[in-house]
Amino acid sequence: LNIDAIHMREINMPLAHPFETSFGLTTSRRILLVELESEGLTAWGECVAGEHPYFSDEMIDTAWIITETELAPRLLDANPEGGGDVPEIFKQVRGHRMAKAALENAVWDLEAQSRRISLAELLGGTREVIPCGVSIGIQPSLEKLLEKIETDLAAGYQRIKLKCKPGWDRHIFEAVRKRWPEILLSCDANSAYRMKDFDHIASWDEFNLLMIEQPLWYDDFYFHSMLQKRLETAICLDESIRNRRDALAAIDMESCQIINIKVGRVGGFSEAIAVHNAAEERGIPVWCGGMLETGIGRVHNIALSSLPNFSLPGDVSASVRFWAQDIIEPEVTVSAKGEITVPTGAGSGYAVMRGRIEDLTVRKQTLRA
Ligand code: OSB
Ligand code: MG
Repeated sequence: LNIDAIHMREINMPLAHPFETSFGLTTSRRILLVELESEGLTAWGECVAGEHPYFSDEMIDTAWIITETELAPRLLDANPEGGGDVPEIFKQVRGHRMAKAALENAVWDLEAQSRRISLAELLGGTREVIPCGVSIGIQPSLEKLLEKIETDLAAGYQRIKLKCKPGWDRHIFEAVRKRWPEILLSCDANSAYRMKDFDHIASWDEFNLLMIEQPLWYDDFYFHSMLQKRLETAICLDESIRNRRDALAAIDMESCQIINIKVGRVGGFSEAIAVHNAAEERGIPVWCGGMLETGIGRVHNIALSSLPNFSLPGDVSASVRFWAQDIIEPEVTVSAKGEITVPTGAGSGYAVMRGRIEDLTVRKQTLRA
């Protein structure tokens, strides 16, 4: 695949609803999109790095400069046969996994288009539909939270994940369980707790949560394994898992029983598949995480979620939960059973809305071979 040009752009897009986690509040997204041109085909990738280095050490501005000065020039010089060749092309650059993923995923999309198969099939997907859950941010009040849950359950979502932090945990789990004793319910602390909180976290066992996501430090395995020994409830790791070796370490140390795979966090589809396979071989279920993506990232998440070991509902939800209007068509929709149908057409199966993206663009840069 000869890449003729790489177009980088930053778009600014307000979220339909503000999203609050233990690390901060997001009301509007600044997003780096990359577009590859190759022999008459075009393919897009979305970088999931945030506006600030709060979820991980990457942010849109570091991703921009690394893409412009290191990654895009390497990709333009190379001649990858497909997405699987890209990690080798980027190997000299350490870290910057979200920046790498945007370009690598676009190459996989391009490969699927050129071979006239679906991206899901190219990745090794086997599911025709994927089970979907939602992640509900910290709310101004408990009443507001219960309303949100009601709306998402009515829409059919199969699992509710509650963002939590000290002071927004036990009482909300208690209230939600009282109203909905049977639903699949989990929580995500985004590293908001410390060792002094172990007894407190252990007290959540009574709420029968499906999992507790990343309760401790973003870069930790050891203390999560200490905590897991104290819990009935499964720990799920998100931030800590950067690659296949991390997944193996976490599984062997019993730091978690479930893994959240985010394709950006692990550096692209190649490593995401490697994490998926390592977990599958060891009987650890995975699910696909979300990073408030536009449709471009969202459809890549859908393709990844079609792999067999994505057996738990992911944070892959409809466009309308995030955006007044998405930048792809058709928009991503979820059935009344809480499922998204995996597209079978060539490539991602969705079309990018160029005019709308142009309107949202605040900076642009083209690099050519
Ligand atoms: O930890 O899963 C997370 C959003 C931004 C950053 C981190 C996380 C999240 C979410 C939202 O939980 C998931 C989504 O996009 O639906
Ligand atoms: Mg998380």
